[in-house]
Amino acid sequence: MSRLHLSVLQLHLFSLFLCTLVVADPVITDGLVAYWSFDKDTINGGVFKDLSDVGQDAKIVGVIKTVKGKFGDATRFDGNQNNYIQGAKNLEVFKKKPTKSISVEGWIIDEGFIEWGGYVVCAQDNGSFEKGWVFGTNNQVSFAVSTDDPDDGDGVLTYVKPAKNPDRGEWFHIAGTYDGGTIKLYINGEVVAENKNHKGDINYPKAKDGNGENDAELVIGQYRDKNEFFPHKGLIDEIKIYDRALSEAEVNHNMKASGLSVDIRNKLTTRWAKVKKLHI
Ligand SMILES: [Ca+2]
Ligand SMILES: [Ca+2]
Ligand SMILES: [Ca+2]
Repeated sequence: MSRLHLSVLQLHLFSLFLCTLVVADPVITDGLVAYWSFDKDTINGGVFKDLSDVGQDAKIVGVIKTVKGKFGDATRFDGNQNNYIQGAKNLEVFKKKPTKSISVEGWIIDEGFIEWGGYVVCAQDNGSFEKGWVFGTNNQVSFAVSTDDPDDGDGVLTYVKPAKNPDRGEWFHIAGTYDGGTIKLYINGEVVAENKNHKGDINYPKAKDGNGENDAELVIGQYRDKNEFFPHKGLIDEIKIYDRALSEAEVNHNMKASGLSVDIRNKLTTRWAKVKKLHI
């Protein structure tokens, strides 16, 4: 082996060694109801596996590109409304839909910061009929939740947003939380906006609402309801949904975190193996 080959090998070993040193902490699992890492090895038959124990697997609709992400791989959305990811076709199959409080969290590159953009959305917003929640943009990055109070009869969405957007084309971490009394928006681990006007349970569309407004799809990479489609242009990585409000410390923990603890991974692998066995 020549000296050159040896040094390449040494460099390779050294980089492997560095990789093992920078392995991220596992993400918080208390209240986790969906977690899509968008890593290549979680794609199976056009579906992104949910890494939480809920099994909220998400379907690729149209064409989604897998690219280098903030942690592992991420998804690239091209700004075409036919291309998005469907976390749940309707509210009925959104298995552990947050009802009293919620957190939505992940890493984004936004090339547009469009007027009505969606990173993760489960909503109907048609005129004054405003239900569900929207994690995305309203020119600025924003989080909006419709709740039982103040409901004006057909719902109210308040977009909680900062004065200034993160840099276009750069990764930023974003988290939206609602604890039953306050809607908060975090950018890169800091609270940048909050609103205390909302109380009570999350106000989703209901069967009695009618006019095609009685349901909502859980969508990643697009604002999408019965009559509006505003696709995201940019990257999305490491999306997590919780059925409780994460604290500021927890949001900061998750910023540095990726994947699940070995214990939980083993438990899930065992469970999946058992399910597989049952199906044979
Ligand atoms: Ca990832
Ligand atoms: Ca609409
Ligand atoms: Ca209204």
